[in-house]
Amino acid sequence: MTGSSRASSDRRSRYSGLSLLRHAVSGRPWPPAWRSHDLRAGYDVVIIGGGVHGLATAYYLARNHGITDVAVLDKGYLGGGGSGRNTAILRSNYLTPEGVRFYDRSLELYAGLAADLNFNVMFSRRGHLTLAHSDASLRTMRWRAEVNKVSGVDSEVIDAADVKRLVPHLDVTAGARYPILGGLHHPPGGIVRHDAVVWGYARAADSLGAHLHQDTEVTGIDVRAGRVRGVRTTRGDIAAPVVLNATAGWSTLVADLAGVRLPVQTFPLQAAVTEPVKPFLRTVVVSGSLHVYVSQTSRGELVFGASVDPFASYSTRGSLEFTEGLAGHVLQLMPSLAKLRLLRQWAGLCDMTPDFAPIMGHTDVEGFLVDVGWGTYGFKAGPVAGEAMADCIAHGRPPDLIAPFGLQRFAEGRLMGEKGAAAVGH
Ligand code: PYC
Repeated sequence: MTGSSRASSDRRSRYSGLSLLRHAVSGRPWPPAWRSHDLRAGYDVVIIGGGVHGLATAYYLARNHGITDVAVLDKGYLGGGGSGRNTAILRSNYLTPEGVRFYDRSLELYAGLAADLNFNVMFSRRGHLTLAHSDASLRTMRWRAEVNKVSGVDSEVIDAADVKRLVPHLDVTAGARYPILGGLHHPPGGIVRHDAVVWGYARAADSLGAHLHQDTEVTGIDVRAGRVRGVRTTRGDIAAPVVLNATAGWSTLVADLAGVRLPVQTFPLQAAVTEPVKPFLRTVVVSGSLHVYVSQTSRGELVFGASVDPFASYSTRGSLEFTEGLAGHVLQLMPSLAKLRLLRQWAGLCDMTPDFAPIMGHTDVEGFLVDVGWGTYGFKAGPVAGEAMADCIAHGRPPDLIAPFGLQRFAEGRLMGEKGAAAVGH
């Protein structure tokens, strides 16, 4: 860390009861959570994408490896892409052992994040329940539960009576259109406040010396003799020996700038939130057959999501078809919600890979790395992806945890097969 960034990080206020009191008594304003900087002509590392993945990578580069000459570039505002558009569900009940290990490390980091970042990210471990409406889904759930248990992750298949005990508002009668036969219960799952995760990482990365550049779109990536040399942006050129593509939604377009092709197609994923009501739903509930998941935030709103739209697109607009379909499916699960009003709806972009697993690590262009292809799993992977990509950049090779997710697996025919762990069918 340079002297000037050390000095500036020491001036930052630690968030605590005492500093709250000091600011209240003195009337002194809080410093901004992160600063603006002029663009430098060069950085050791340029990260494209100011979402949770890019910011977490910048943070762990500084904290774990002492690499602080880092720029994070975002074409809009920090957390304005997938990090601000997801439904903030956390879980590690995946289907492949590689996926379970990876997402479980993320859950572990999420659990300690508030203390680590000195920022209340409102992590709430409240259990995650995937409903089975058919024998086929019960079979996949048993498989998932066994893979989870072997990896030390708490998951078990429960019957309809236990489902009702966990979530009394669910209709578990045999007369339901899609009767509930049981479910996969994953007690470590939960939710978190997604904006706070972005702000916490941004503040911490800034205080350790990273430069966070908003409204800075990358328009070109300079590659010569098979090696990345830097990026061109709407605010000027930056020389850099390492460039990481940590974008979601635009990952193929950014990779194209470096001449790297990705096996990714982009689809919108819509979500919606209701007016707040008294707390009644502790567990996160998912129904693959009804294409819906729901959780209740600490403020009382119900957050709903569905499967990705059925056509590839970069649109982030909500649609009436989505709200109609969602409302019908939610009421089949919980008829007592009929009077609840939706407050708003939105969409994010999901970069789907053929095997529903991410693409992480080096590419054929030396110095150009990717952390992309997150499909509908990106937000829950943010901390571990940042930690692993920082390790990959610092040591020049992927750590074991992400070795299975390399881009070369598609050429080598070693696909991962994580589709069965998707929250809802795609
Ligand atoms: O995989 O749990 C999940 C999920 C929820 C919303 C989008 N993906």
